[in-house]
Amino acid sequence: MKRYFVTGGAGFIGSAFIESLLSHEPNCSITNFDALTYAGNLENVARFDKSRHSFVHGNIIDKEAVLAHLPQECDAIINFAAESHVDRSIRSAHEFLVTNVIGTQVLLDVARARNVRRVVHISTDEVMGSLPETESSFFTEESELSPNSPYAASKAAAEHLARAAHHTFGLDVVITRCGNNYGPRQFPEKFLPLAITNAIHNESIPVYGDGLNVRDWIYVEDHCRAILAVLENGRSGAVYNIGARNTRRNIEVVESVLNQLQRPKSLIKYVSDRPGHDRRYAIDPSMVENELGWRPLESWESGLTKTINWYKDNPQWVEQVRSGAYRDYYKQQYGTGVEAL
Ligand code: NAD
Ligand code: TDX
Repeated sequence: MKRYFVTGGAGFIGSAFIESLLSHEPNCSITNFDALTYAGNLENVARFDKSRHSFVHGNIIDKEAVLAHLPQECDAIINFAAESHVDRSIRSAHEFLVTNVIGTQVLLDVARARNVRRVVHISTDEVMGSLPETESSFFTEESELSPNSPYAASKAAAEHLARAAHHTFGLDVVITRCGNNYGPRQFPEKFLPLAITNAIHNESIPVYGDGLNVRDWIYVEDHCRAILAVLENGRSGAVYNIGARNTRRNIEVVESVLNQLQRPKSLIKYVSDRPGHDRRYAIDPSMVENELGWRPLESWESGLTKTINWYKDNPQWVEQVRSGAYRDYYKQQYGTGVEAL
């Protein structure tokens, strides 16, 4: 039986990955180690079979706690735990450095001390900075790291530490860099779930700057299948860029949401731009496609329909995460409440 230690598994992508892993490998056990920050949600893991998935409330910067809960003869640590929102990192970078940098080093140290067979570290395309507007430029595995936000800088630092653990100590580490994920259970501070939940409630949708920034979107289950492929067959020490060849301008993203929900364009509200806002992300996924035979299964439209339907069908989840602290965050970020934007 394979034994996995997944960090950040109560968040958006980590919980989707656990679902994929449980169905892909019937004979495995997963320890899900998560600090339950504002982004972690036990509702996201309630559906998992308790005989194969056990949740541990713990922080990856706490080495003793990680050591205490890491399974014996662990096959892999898959590290999703992170502070993940760019705007929050612009407000305050401290937690980003603590979790994303120190926390990653703790996991690498523990993996080495306990002979964990493989570490898959989940990174992001944002470590490579911003591309020119020309449609012919792409991020590849050879692109240099030039992070522009405190979030991206902390993720780049984590990558460097993972790479160094491989180079210096021979630790089996593989790094994945993905673009913008979308799908069920994404916290509505991120652009797409924010647009969907606001549109459902007939509330304005804040679009930064001119709305022409480009992001490369991937349905979360496709991302998770790519991580499974990397976990099983990725080359030790390699980096894999993961993308679905699906770039969209932000304004096009909002228009797709408004069309599907049959809401008027008057809900679009242009607001001040994000400081240092990266203009364009676009991933060349040739390496993961050619080496590991991975392909995305979802189109932008089909993934968006599934995502919108999930938010429509789960109003309790939405209400729970949009209450309390979310309202305070929203006021700070947008200068007004959700209803009044
Ligand atoms: P998320 O914010 O939804 O979830 C993060 C999870 O990590 C939460 O459950 C949180 O409680 C947990 N966590 C935070 N700090 C922790 C700590 N110190 N110890 C233990 N757990 C902690 O994030 P997400 O969108 O699911 O992203 C998961 C990973 O994927 C992150 O590493 C992120 O950088 C990366 N990534 C995200 C995207 C995206 O579009 N969302 C794209 C590329 C890469
Ligand atoms: O209110 C908003 N209005 C707006 O126009 C918000 C929150 C965002 N935006 C813009 C900024 C970006 O150009 O939409 C785009 C997407 O924004 P986010 O959802 O915040 O994502 P991004 O900054 O692109 O980063 C995401 O992709 C890479 C994830 O949040 C990261 O965790 C991941 O590493």
